[in-house]
Amino acid sequence: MRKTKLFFVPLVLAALFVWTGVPTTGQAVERSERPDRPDRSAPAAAQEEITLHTTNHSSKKFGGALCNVFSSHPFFMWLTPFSWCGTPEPEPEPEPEPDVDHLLITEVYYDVDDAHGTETANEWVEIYNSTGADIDLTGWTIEDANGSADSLGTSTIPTGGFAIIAEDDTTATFWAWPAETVVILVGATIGNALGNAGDALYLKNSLEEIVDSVSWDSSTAAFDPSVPGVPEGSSIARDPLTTDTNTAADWIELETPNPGE
Ligand SMILES: [Ca+2]
Ligand SMILES: [Ca+2]
Ligand SMILES: [Ca+2]
Ligand SMILES: [Ca+2]
Repeated sequence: MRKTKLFFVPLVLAALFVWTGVPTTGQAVERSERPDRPDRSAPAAAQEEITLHTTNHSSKKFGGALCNVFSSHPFFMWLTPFSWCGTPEPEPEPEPEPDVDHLLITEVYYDVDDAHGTETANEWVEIYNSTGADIDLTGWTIEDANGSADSLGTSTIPTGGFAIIAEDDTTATFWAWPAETVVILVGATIGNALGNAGDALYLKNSLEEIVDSVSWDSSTAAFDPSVPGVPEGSSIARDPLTTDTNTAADWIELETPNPGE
């Protein structure tokens, strides 16, 4: 009689095991275990999620099917992080965020020293294309705090490329910028010239929208506080090159300006 009672113990335990393992409403067990039967009503991103989950699940070290049963069972799933199911594959690294998606003013040489020409003819502005596409500058302008705008011609800045905006080609004789630098000569002062005590620059696209801007020293036209003024011969430069918070924090002084890089 005692043996008969004991005979039922494993049966009861087995029944309890099965009962507690039955999925309830809301558990996506079938979808996650059946990649051959994707839910066609699900959006593409959700389908990808399902596939990814299944791949990670089946990659566990201990024989796939048995491990899947135990790791999804309420009685045993708490054991799986450190037991025989092994370590799931790490989640893939997220794609890096694209760099700033617009052209940037990255350096301004507004206070010319004797070693690099004369005021105001040899002032220059550097712009950088951090986007993933070449940009045609047709219709674009650069404008200063005085509201004087200069056309940027019809040049194209390749992705990852720099351009130097200057009055004329004498500026190139004072600097050794990389050969691939796009040079844009505006034929006159940039704006009404770049003020040594403060000024601003606005880069505008062909729709006359401001794409980027900076102001320095006494001018808070672009943002306040402005980038602190620098001594003659230094430039102000964006650092890091592809950070744009529209604040002075994006900018540093360069005692050795580096046009085109
Ligand atoms: Ca100047
Ligand atoms: Ca000016
Ligand atoms: Ca900006
Ligand atoms: Ca530079």
